[in-house]
Amino acid sequence: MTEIMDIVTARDPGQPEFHQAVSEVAESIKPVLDKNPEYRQAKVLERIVEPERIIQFRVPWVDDKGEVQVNRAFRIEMNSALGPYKGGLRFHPSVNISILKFLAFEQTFKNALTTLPMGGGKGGSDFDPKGKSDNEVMRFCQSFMAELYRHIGPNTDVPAGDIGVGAREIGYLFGFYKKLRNEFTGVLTGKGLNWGGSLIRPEATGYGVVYYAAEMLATRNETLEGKTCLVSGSGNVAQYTTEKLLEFGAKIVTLSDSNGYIYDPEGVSQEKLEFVKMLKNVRRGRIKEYAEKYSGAEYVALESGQDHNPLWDYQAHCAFPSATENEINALDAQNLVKNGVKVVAEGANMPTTPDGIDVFLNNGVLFGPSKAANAGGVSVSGLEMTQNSMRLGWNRDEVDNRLQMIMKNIHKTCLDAAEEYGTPQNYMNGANIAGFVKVVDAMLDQGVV
Ligand code: NDP
Ligand code: 2IT
Repeated sequence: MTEIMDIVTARDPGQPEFHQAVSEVAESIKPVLDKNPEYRQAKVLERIVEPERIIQFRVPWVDDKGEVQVNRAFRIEMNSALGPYKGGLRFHPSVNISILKFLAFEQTFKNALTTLPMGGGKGGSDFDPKGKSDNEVMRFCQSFMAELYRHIGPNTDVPAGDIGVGAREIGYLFGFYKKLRNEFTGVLTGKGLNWGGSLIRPEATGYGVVYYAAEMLATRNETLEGKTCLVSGSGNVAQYTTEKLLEFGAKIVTLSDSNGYIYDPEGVSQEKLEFVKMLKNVRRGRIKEYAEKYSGAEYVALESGQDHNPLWDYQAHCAFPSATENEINALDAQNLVKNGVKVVAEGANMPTTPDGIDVFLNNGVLFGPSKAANAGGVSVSGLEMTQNSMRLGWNRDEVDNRLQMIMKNIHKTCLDAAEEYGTPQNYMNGANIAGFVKVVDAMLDQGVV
């Protein structure tokens, strides 16, 4: 697949994360292109790596000291073959066009796997919400929406949350969109429950990852009951992954943030998890405080420049990377395998490097790639859009049952596609192939647009 990589790297030489995401998909779909020459003829690969539209804009705002701050923001409208652009907004200092293009590219295939009518998009800003007051976050969100509102809409582009964008930010963004457009509509998902949100949306990504892991284990007649699990991150995805793992009888021994991680040999209980939710979502504190409160747990600070992450070096059966991209490298993957890990389900987007994935696949690990395993979040976003269109809200069980059905279906779709193309149990190939075929078939039907 060097041809497409030559094009992508020549056009955008400074976008390593985007190259990484494209390269993985391009490798997986080689046999699909060989079997279907019409895809090559129609230049689907060349088209699918090129965003339909990228919007970049300035976000000026005034901090609490009265000083003017300037951030940079983007919305990548990647692909609308299957529906309105759909995908989260990330507020983090690392945000740049390469990271958002990788996320929008992945989102396109992920959304296809859900079977709901959603295209792919992603956006965000290099704004850092850490240490900012609620008023500062609100002023930033309002300035951000003062530009973004022109480009989005319930049938055009429907953003949601991602790193640094949760219920608080979605509230401020929605409020300002409504004011500017004079329209109360489902333009964002992850909304509050009493103003158009869906039950289970906050939980959906984490719950979905665990449903996916349970499906993978079921292929070996196993369950999560009694399994020791490593979880990274302590935000939305990590919290609800932990919650569902607890419900399934597993033991969770790690959580982390960007400064370090905690190891709790007794396991994170529901009570300790409630403390983490309060700590991270309300007090906006650091995971270090977990070890200060619970004496059985130790805190390990992460140093920059380490060749591996010690969080991945404990005895465990399952790993749930739920923080950020490239948090498991080849050495981490080797440590996980050495310590008995048999299941890796990616809650974060692209948390494993390509050579890390090779280690998992070569060692028979059940590896659930992010675009399949974490699709539960955007699935319930899709269900939120459905409920908004009907002007009706489903109850918890209704949404959770649909989420479970969708995750089961994605698991089977990946398994079947992997089998059909001669790489049984390779969920990465299966997810890439099934997602790709669905998107490009729609592109072919719609002509050269
Ligand atoms: P949150 O902002 O709620 O939490 C992010 C967590 O990851 C925090 O604990 C944060 O630590 C940690 N983290 C962020 N960046 C880094 C970094 N560079 N190095 C180490 N740790 C880091 O975000 P989410 O839980 O929503 O997102 C986590 C991952 O899941 C992301 O990859 C996201 O794209 C993906 N995802 C999210 C979905 C959703 O619905 N929210 C859906 C599907 C995937 P700190 O507090 O120090 O920043
Ligand atoms: O990566 C993701 O799937 C998300 N951040 C959720 C996107 C969404 O539109 O709910």
